[in-house]
Amino acid sequence: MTITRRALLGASALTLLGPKAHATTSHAPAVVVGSGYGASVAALRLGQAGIRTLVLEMGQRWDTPGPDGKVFCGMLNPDHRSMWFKDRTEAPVKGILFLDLANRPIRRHAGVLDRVNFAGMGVYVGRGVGGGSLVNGGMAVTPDREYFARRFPTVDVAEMYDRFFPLANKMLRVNHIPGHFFEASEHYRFSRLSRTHAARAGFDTGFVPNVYSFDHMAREERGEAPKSALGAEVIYGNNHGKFTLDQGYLADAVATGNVTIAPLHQVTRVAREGGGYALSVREIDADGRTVAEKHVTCDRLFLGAGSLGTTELLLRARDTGDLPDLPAEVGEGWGPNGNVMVARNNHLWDPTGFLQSAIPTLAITDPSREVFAEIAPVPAGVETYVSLYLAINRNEERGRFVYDPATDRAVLRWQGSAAATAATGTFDRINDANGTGYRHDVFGGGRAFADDFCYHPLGGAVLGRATDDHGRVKGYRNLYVTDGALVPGSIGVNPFVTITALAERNLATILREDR
Ligand code: FAE
Repeated sequence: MTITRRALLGASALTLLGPKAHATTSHAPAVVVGSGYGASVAALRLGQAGIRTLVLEMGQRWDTPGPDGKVFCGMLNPDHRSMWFKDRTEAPVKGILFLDLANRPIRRHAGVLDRVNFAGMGVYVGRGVGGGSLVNGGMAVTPDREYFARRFPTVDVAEMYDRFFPLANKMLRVNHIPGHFFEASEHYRFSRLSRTHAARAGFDTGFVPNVYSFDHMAREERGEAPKSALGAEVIYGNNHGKFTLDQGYLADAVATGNVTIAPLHQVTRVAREGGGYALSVREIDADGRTVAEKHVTCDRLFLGAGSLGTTELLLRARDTGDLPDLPAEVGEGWGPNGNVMVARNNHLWDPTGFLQSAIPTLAITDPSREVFAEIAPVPAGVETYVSLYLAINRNEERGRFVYDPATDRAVLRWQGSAAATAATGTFDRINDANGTGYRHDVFGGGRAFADDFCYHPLGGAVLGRATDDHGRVKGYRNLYVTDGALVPGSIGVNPFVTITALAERNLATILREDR
């Protein structure tokens, strides 16, 4: 991303400091915490409205190639760039034949993917300028209209589907895989096989839109473009092909001349000061050393640190007395979007192919169990005979976050099992119809289903409960939630299009009414 001279001149003292700077105070009319989907929408719309805005992001800016010439490392050769301050990678798929092939020791570093481990639930999140867009599978799904209305009973559904979902799809550059490419590509043999097996069980499949450019992917396959999706890159970042927020919303925000992004800046506390808010901010270097402790004040504060980050900041503020009037609903309504991963075993005459695109494009629907199961790749470079799925089950199970004073962290209370039960029903039927079984060597612990980690954390500051109907936090003026914390635990499909569209809707009203 390029920073314009104008943007630099408009920057607060904060970003102009050298790496050895110490405690400073600065003020910005608006601060956005985080730089994922909701935060990026806020940054762009604030910048366009002429409001000087500072974006504080705890992760790195991912634009500088390492010694290997690549910004991101691949999934088959993870290094210190892969994960957020871990001694060993924690990939969701452990390996095959009970061998932990996917994981290896790494140097502790501000890598791009984090797994935040709670009792019974590990949550994967992106860390960096662009948040989850840097690491996700790019699946860009507009939710079913009736289910969206059920989850958001107070939101004008017609306005969402006529205006804000189309806007989000356009801004994120959502595109569709051409049918002829899908049917002909060796890299989607694994998907076509799963489609055949689903059809034998009476289930329909449908294509899943994506923000990965299928034009780029076709050129990768023809050898005309560098390989990324076809080179086993996704959860530790795509070096090519995927349209991430730092190329879209955030670049546009910086180009307004009003928005400055401060990477490696983690907000640790939020309190009231004057008529606005004061933030405690720790700046680190990429190896985790503290560079400076900062005090940043603002008139308006937009929390876009994701379901985990935003909920933790609010809970800490409420329970330590920094913002004592925050509502009891903060921390409530959390869910993993019914995420379950499943591994099936194929017959020897049904290879999945050793060439697999890292970008999923097809999903199985089981309406009777409310399961939407994406056919996921195992791009191991060898034939594994594994069919892998990310199932998303609509259900009402919710957990909650509580503040733990001993560790000063938010702790998740979660005990769900509905999603795994539903997914078992779907995949038992697929196995019965094909004479196949499960694989127990993929997730560790001998399990065929993994519902103890998720990619889609949602909730904690739910729209209409912890906030009003546009994300204004109850009890405080000019304090907003703009991210996945607003979504009540389940949306039935991959969530980033919903998070983006909802943020667009909320910002449109906030900028009209709260000036
Ligand atoms: P998010 O994108 O998580 O951004 C929050 C940002 O805030 C991050 O950059 C954090 O580093 C930063 N942050 C947190 N706390 C602080 C703090 N205290 N101070 C400063 N910065 C902070 O939030 N979704 C889909 O729709 N389709 C997919 O294909 C898909 N695949 C996924 C694959 C993986 C491996 C993962 C991890 C997620 C996937 N998701 C997918 C989920 C999607 O990325 C996620 O729902 C959104 O990124 C959430 O957007 P938010 O704006 O809520």
